[in-house]
Order: sequence, then structure tokens, then C-alpha cells
Amino acid sequence: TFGLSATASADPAAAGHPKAERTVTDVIPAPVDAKPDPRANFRLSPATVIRADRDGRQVAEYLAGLLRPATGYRLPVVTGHRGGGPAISLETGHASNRVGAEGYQLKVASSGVSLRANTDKGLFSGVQTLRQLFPSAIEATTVQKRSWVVSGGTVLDYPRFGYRSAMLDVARHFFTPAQVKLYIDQIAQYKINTLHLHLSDDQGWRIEIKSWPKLAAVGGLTAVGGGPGGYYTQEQYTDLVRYAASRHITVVPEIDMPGHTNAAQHSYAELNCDGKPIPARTDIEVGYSSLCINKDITYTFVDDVLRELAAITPGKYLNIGGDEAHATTPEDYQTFAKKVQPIVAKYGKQITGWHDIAKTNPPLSAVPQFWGTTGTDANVAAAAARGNKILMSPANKAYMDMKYHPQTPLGLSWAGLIEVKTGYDWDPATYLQGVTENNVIGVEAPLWSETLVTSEHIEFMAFPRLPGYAEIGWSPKDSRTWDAYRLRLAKQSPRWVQQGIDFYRSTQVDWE
Ligand code: TNX
Repeated sequence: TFGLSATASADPAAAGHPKAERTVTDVIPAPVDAKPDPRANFRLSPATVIRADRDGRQVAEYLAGLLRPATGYRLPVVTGHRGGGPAISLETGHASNRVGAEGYQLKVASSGVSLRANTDKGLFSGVQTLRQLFPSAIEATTVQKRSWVVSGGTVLDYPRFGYRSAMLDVARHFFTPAQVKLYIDQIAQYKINTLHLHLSDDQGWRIEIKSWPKLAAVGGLTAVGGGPGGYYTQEQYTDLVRYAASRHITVVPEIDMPGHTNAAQHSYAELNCDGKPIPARTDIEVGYSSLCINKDITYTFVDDVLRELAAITPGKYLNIGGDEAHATTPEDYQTFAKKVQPIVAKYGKQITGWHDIAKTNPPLSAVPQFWGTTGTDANVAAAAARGNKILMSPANKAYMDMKYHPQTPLGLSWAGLIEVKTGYDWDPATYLQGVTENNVIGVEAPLWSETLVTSEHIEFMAFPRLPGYAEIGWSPKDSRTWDAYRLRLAKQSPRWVQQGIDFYRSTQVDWE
């Protein structure tokens, strides 16, 4: 299906214009407004330059980095308006107010491409759209001898929600910095802007804490099923945060507590109420561990961990977990919350956590993350009524660790089976009683890793579902239908093949 783009189109309206593989309406997430114009297709040439103003320079370099491997063109990034010739121009500060901080305006004409935004973040979003207007072969890592026609037209675009997140559980199985960076690149192309890293759980502790060195040195040694484990040094974490930022993605680190803490309590016996050592756990039970709520050292531990984590986390949120604390009494859960919430504030951060925190009357700046499977939750609705924004990740819709069908070789099924359509066909502002558009901060697609060991496993569960969550978070509600989405989704698969993404070929989609 590639390689036809050099020939004239069969469409008489576009006669004499180079044919493009895609149109501006084929993009995921669906843009707010896209008008195709096949007469305006732009052909990238060895003479094309990428023009950028000062604020757009980094994004321009990123774009050049995307386009150079497959084209083999020089695509120099130039500043200012020097010289004529065909160009892709990136301009900040001259876009419509409508597009806000993350949106953009894109115009592809036969004479050149113009991308405008109010911020470099907006330019980055626009670049992800522009990228999908190229033939899929643009994703190849080696030079392809062919022509490169970008589909013509105009796009005006901005997100529905400002918080569009993916979670990776690096605790059940450890993923190396290189694996996390690969995932960052994969999610960035769908305009996901947040990466939630689940850094601790019963089976492993994954971040170096200098004041409690055994957390990583001991707690980092284990993983589900007896695997080798691992952890990030603070330097490696900082590098990951920086890499994510270069893809306009904010990292939200999670330390899960007061439950899901066996790895910490195995590393330091003094964290246990009786002070006695406990064995490591590598099974996948949940709900058996709890920090010792009535011991002072528990709060020294929490303070030290959150202080060190806050210091290396530029984003405004720290995720303090809070889920499935079945081994903590309800009274203790409240006591713990009251002691820990001010610690997060003391280090200049805001709280996110699983929606279980909604029952602790958290500060209004806290963001409970809904992970239930039914449309009613009185505590979450009450938090929304008080003014807390809710992050939506209903487990029977958004959990990418759920199997697609009973025979899916990876994943779990406690929240149900999630085929591609099920994952796409829901809306975050109508799923939960008492939580409507204005109560929703955004959408997250969590990927728990009890059954996932390799990057291929991550890819198989995240693709093709992840682009759907990205679209739910970005695109206007009224512009989304499954019937139209499945056709656009089908056109993504050649890109994934080029990128080496090992995706699940759902029979619900007629893949290209
Ligand atoms: C429940 S959902 C959990 C995790 C598991 C996950 C598996 C939630 C907040 N907690 O501990 O990994 O199910 O799907």
C-alpha cells in the first residue's frame, strides 16, 4: 500500500497534484477541526528546511529527528526568515486564543507547511499531527527511496482535557530506563502528556532513596514470579524525567501506601509493628500489607521518601497510592491520611492517588483517580461535589492489563475483558454518577505488570488500545464514534509495523 504517492491522483479535482497516503482527517486523536485539501499536498524535498523561532527550536530539532532517518534528507533547522525555498515553519505566539496552551494550527499547502501555536507544547502536539500526515514509511529507521507527500489542508486543534496519562507499573516487573523511554516515545505520538510511574509495591521498590538505602538495595532485588527486579538511581530517574519532558510529558511518581508496602517492610524490619523481619513476596496477592500506623518511624520514612522524591520531580503531583489497604483498619487509614497529606504539601506538591483517598476528605487540590468498575461511587461523587477534580481510569474500560478476550496470553481479567471497542466506547464525563465534564481532570490508561516482562508485552497490551484513550482525552466528545474511529485506527497499523510495535491485531478492525 506504500509507494504510490509520486503518481498523479485519480481524483480529477487533484489532477497534477502529488497524491498523499493520508488526509488530515485520518489523524488520532481526531482533531477539533480538520479540512482536507488534496490540491494542497506538500512534497518534502532534499531542499526543504525546517524554520523555527527561538521558542520553537527544540521542537523543530525533534521534528527533524523524526523525518531524517527515513528520508535521508538534511532538513536543517534554521532560525528566522532567511532565504526562500520550501519550508516547514514552526512559530510560537501567533496562534488563535482558541487553541490554548496545548493546541495548534496547521496549514499544509503545496508551497510549504506552517505550524503555529502559543507554546512549544502546542507545537509539539502539532508535530504529532503533522507526522501522521506523512506516509507511514516515514517511521522507518533506514533511508527509503520514495517520495514524501504530506496531505494538504488545515487543522485547528486543542485538547478536551489537560491531563492525558498512561501508567506503567515498574514495580511488579522492572523495566529499564531504555524500555521506559521507548514507551514514552510510543505514547507521545498520541499526545499523552503524563506518565504515571508506579514505583513501589509489595513485590519491589524501584527508586533509590538515599536516606533509606536498603529500599532499593534490598527491596529492588525482587519481582513477580522471582524475576531479577531492579531500580532507578536518582540520576537515572532524573534522566527519565528529562527525557519525558523533551516529549512534553510530565512524570508523576507513585509510592503506594499504606498498603502495597511489603517490599519496603521486607527491606526495613523496623517499619513492621513488631519490628521483626518479613520475607519478600513475589506472588500477585493484593491487600495483605500495611505500614504500621502507630509508629513514629513510619512517618519519618514517609517524610524522607517524599522529600527525596519531590526534590527530583519537577511536576506538581506526587501520587501516594492509597489503594486496596485491606490490611489497614478504616480508622488507621484516616489517621495515616491526615499525617501524610501535609507532608506532600510541605514539599510543595499536590496529591494524586487511587480513588480510595476520596474517603479521607483530601485537600481540594488532590486528584483521586477512579479505578472502579461501576457507575456509582459515593465517596468519589462527594469529593467531586466538594471540588476535587477526578482522574478517570475505570478498570473495565481503561485498564490495559485486562485481557482482550479469554485466550489473550497476557494480562488479567478481574475487571472484565477489554476488546478495542470496549476500551474506546465510553466517556469520562458520563461514566460515573455525580462526576461530569467539569469534575474531570482527564483520563489515564494504567498498565499493571503482573504478567508483563518485556517491551513486546507492554506493546501488545497497550496497542491498539492506547490511541483510543488518548483520543478520549483529547478529542471533542461529539466528534467521536466507534465506526469512524476503527477506520482511522486501521490506518495506524503500518506505522506500528515500521516502528516495530508488536500490537494485537484485533478482529474488530480491518487492519491495513
Ligand atoms: C488492582 S487497581 C490494583 C493493582 C493490581 C491491578 C491489576 C488498583 C488501584 N490496584 O494492585 O496490579 O488491580 O489489574
